[in-house]
Amino acid sequence: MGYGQGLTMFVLVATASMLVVSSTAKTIDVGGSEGWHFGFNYSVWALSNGPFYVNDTLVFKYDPPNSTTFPHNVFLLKNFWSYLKCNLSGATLVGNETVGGGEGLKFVINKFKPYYFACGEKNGLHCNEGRMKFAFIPLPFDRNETHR
Ligand SMILES: [Cu+2]
Repeated sequence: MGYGQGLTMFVLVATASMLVVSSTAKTIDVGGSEGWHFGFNYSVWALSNGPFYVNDTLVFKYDPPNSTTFPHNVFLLKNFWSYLKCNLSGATLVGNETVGGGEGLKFVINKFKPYYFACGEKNGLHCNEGRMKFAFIPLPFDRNETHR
């Protein structure tokens, strides 16, 4: 096989494997039917509903604030220490208080790196007392691939 053919083959295989990855990615409701609310243990949920994969989509569902519902939001915390302490400094806002209604807030896991999600309400109280936090490292290969 000449260099040109080899390159063509490489491009075809690379394209095909990208298609496979996107076809088996899952959309996952965070907390299942519980949605995103105070007092549900999301770290236990993440352990029993993982592993998650690169290209999966997480959906956070929470009602916009009203007379019976506390506001929530979604942050990515800076590192593992921030995660342990529910420390919001340096955190990145993923979704504010109003975007979790209806179809919910969608977040595509697009990198092979640790993710530290938390609700940032009341300066970490929802994260600490309300257990609104979970962390994971997504697996970087396709869900249906076999590895040995
Ligand atoms: Cu909250």
